[in-house]
Amino acid sequence: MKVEIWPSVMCMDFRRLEASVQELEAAGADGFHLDIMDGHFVPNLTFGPDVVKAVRSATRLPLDAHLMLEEPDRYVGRFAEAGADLIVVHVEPCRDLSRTLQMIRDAGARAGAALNPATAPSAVEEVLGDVSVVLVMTVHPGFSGQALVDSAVPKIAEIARLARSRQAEVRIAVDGHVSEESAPEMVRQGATILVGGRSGVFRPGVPPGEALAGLRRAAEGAMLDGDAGKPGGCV
Ligand code: S6P
Ligand code: MG
Repeated sequence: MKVEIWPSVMCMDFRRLEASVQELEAAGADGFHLDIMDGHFVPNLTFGPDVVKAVRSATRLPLDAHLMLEEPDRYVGRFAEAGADLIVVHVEPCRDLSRTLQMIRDAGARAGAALNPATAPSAVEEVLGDVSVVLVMTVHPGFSGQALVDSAVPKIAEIARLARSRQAEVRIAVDGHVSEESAPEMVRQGATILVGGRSGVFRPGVPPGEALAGLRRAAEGAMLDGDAGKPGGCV
């Protein structure tokens, strides 16, 4: 399975959003990741459905709305209407995760579930059949450019194991400090979608298209070594 790279819109220069999206699409981006933050579930505010709609008008690639919201149920429909193809909710604030995931599907989007670094993979075990993507946070959510939470990386393989045991067709995305250095192990653990932020795509002094190509080479190197899905492969 191909490793996909989804650049993070919150890391873009908002003065030239459309151009940034189109440059990254031309450089081989597989989709775009849009971080929606409410200042309650996470200590930061970003943007809402209008920015999703703007990015929707700039590309036909899939859009992933990562809802870091205290009350995701209230907003699922609006992000689907704005053009999000995949809507990822955190398990932590959901009072009834299955109901929220069904709301996402009823709204016409694919559903995803996200886990903070301290949340165990077992928190998604019962919904692996209801999601297209499990998003593993490898930083504490709220900001870009943060340090990797090393202890979160092995959760990727644990979720892959749970998915196999339940014959669930889910993809594992990883979000946070995905870099040329960290991506190969993430892929070896079983990640096939990488969120590209300040560590991997929007690196100081490197054109994002070049950085994306470098990140893809690093990630696909783990695939070519036949190590994908084999944690702790050759270092
Ligand atoms: C963080 C958010 C992420 C960031 C991503 C940026 O709360 O969910 O999607 O945009 O972490 O990547 P980096 O390399 O800056 O950590
Ligand atoms: Mg995110």
